[in-house]
Amino acid sequence: MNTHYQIVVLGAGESGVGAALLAKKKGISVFVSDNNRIQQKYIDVLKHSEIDFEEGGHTGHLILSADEVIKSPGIPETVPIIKAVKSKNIPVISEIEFASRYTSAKLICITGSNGKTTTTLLLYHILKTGGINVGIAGNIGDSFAKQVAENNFDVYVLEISSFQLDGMFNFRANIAILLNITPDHLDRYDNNFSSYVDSKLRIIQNQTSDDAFIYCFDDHVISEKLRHTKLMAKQFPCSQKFKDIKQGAYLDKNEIIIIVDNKTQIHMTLEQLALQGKHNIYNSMAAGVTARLMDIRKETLKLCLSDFHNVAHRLEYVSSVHGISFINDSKATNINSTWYALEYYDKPIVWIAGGVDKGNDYMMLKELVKSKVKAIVCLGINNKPLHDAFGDVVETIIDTRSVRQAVNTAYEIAGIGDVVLLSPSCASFDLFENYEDRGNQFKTAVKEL
Ligand code: UMA
Ligand code: ADP
Repeated sequence: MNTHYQIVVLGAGESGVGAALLAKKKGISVFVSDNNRIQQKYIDVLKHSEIDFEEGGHTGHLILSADEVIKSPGIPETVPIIKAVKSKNIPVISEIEFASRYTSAKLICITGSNGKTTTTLLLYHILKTGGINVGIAGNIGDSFAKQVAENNFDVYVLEISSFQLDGMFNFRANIAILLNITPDHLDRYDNNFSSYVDSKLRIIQNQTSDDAFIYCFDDHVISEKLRHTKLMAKQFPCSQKFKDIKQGAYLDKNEIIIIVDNKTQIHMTLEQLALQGKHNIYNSMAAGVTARLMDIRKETLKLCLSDFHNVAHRLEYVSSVHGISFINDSKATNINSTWYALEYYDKPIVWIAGGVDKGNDYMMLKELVKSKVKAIVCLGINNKPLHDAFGDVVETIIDTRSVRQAVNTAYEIAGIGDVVLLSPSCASFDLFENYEDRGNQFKTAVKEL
């Protein structure tokens, strides 16, 4: 690439600053523009690396002279500066696409509406324990670009969001994992589910017959889409419903079976798996198949699938107070993740839900709520959708405005043996900084009971 090539990075958060660092390291002229105030830690990095930047606004003429724009994933396609860039036919890519140009590491990419972080961390744990020089990046931790600039890993496990996929064009995943596709982030896709599905399918674009594709065979959206998609990679379906799987993973009674070649099969009982719940069986299957494709020894894989510590805020057991169990599932920000949470427990549930609704269709939860939920404690500014959806099947629905109030209310309603489950189905930005803040406040309030 010639040195006059000018890159503009939009957004000076984790991905933007990482992309700028990599561009600088590669001798490419780069300018960073952020619409708001940039966090001090990122300003320090930009200054230290002598990277030009602006904050508090996007200056049109500086940006529109770029040969290529790297857009941070949080910036919607619809903001005026992106429209202007596109109208000048300047290519807009993601930081992941950019970084992939500068590494020859093997790329294992995980996407899906739910389970990305859990599966990414599980797989990383397995590969690292198996002795692989592996990095973890994407929609988690330090940006991929920063790591490509500063590290030298042989393999990356990349958690990839749909926002990142939207800016990926030539990127090729050596191993692609598609966990599931259910409605989420529809506000970013014109409320068009099919656009969101197309975004997720970009995970397999550019794959060749040397690559592998691992996916959930039981997911109707995925299977329908794959019927009309030409697949180049070797396929490894995972299923809890079908046993006729030659390569991939399936469930037989109480055991998961992982096969990637005809010689070795790995059997593990569900009790042996560290991650419990139906949804996590898929996550363990996907990570297990990938590990075998990466030649991880059978014993190492079995050990890691059984000793992995689940990630905080995902069906996290907090404590038991006077026989009532408190569970923090704050990361359940859409309907499907809450469905699995409600499905998992076979005790009466006091369900704490609500927040910023991204266009939820609560009907999907109605049967489960009717059979399992004893009371709903709403924790959000606008709780009307919850009242409308469940008013006819749950007698007690109470509005609260703070976690402490919600926890105290749930504690009063619950009886011995019940479960108090925070699984909001919604984003957290009405009352909290983020889902971690919501989960941490929940844990603190439970400990204060
Ligand atoms: N900004 C502009 N112009 C705009 C709008 C925003 O300049 O018009 C600026 C903001 O002022 C801010 C910067 O853009 O300084 C933020 O960009 P960003 O929101 O893309 O955040 P990053 O810090 O770059 O983090 C992103 C991902 N964030 C999002 O997708 C929202 C991180 O995923 C990811 O880990 C990181 O890149 C590293 O690659 C987080 C996330 O919340 C975990 N992801 C969503 C999710 O999991 O649901 C998809
Ligand atoms: P993501 O990174 O895709 O948001 P996480 O692993 O952080 O996924 O989990 C988010 C929520 O989804 C949690 O409530 C978790 O219990 C639930 N979850 C995890 N794996 C799955 C899955 N395979 N299917 C549905 N829900 C899942």
